[in-house]
Amino acid sequence: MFNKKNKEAKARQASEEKARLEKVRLAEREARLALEREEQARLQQSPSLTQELGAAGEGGSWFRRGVTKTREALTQGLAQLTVGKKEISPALMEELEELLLTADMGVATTKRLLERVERSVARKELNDPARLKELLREEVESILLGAEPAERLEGANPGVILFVGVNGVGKTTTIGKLAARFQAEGKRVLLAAGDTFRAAAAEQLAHWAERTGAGFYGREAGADPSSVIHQALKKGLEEKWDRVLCDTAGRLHTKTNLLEELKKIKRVAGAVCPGAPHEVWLVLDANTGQNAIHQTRQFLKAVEVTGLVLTKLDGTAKGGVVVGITNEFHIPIRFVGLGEGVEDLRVFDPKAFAQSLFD
Ligand SMILES: Nc1nc2c(ncn2[C@@H]2O[C@H](COP(=O)(O)OP(=O)(O)OP(=O)(O)O)[C@@H](O)[C@H]2O)c(=O)[nH]1
Ligand SMILES: [Mg+2]
Repeated sequence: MFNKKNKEAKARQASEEKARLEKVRLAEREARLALEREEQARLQQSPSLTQELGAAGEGGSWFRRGVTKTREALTQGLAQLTVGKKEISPALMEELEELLLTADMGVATTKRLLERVERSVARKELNDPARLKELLREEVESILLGAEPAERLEGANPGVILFVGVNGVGKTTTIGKLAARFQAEGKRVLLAAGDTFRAAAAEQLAHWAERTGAGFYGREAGADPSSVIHQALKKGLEEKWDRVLCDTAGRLHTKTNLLEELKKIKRVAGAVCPGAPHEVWLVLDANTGQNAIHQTRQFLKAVEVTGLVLTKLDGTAKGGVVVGITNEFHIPIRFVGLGEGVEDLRVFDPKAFAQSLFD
């Protein structure tokens, strides 16, 4: 009797949970669609994707706007800790350490920056606190310049980029924005829906294909991700597409470990298309700060990551994580996302970025 009741209660709980999850899923989908509709309306108002991408320009002012929060935190903090000070004292160094950690530079990078300041003070090159900012900018720039990307896509037909990262970081959005960029450059882009975790994932990608004029290959939810990528690359080769951008899931239904699945995808890609994937780009949400460093370490255990994309820099004061990650892993940052719009993905420019952090 008790057992039966217990079972019934459990079944009820399970079905309530299922209904709740379904509700969440629908709400998520609705919100996403609303966002896309908004973006679409915005795009339709603008002259054309190509013009928009061209007009916005790469570099300086755009980064400045994007990292406003981080810059304000850093420059205001620096101004506060140096105001009225005549020399760089140990107490000032302690405050500086705290400031750099707060901007999410990470422990190792903060140490490197502090050592640079200490060296300059010891050599008597630096005694004016007002010059601190300039010195930090220089060192940040040299860290960022230390990981210049190698060109791996040129000459590859098709050039294949595999996008990896945990769920919600912005993989699919980044692929959509990149498709727009490549298409605007005259390249023919095929999008491969390797995220089969939920039906909405492929729909989201198909929608980007439609918007940007890119091609699309996807299958039903639950399909084997490696087999989707296999088919997509076959199509990419046979139909002579210039680029294949492969989406992957940030989580899986099966017990298969996500990183094992990525290894398999990578193997399969190489078997269909020699040298593929030519690039593996890890997408990281800048808002997650130090957690992004942890994620990088995890993914590096499975695949050789050839580039990073840092998204959502627009909303965070943790922009220092860009410096921290480069200093630690020496993996070049390829693009940064500074908003949800199609034009809000920019080639990473180390100099302009360092400048915009301290300007
Ligand atoms: N503000 C801001 N939002 C972004 C940026 N990039 C992506 N987003 C938003 O982040 C949310 C998640 O993006 P997705 O592209 O769906 O993330 P994903 O990594 O594909 O997620 P899964 O498919 O669940 O693994 C969406 O609402 C995007 O619009 C960015 O650079 N800035
Ligand atoms: Mg996605």
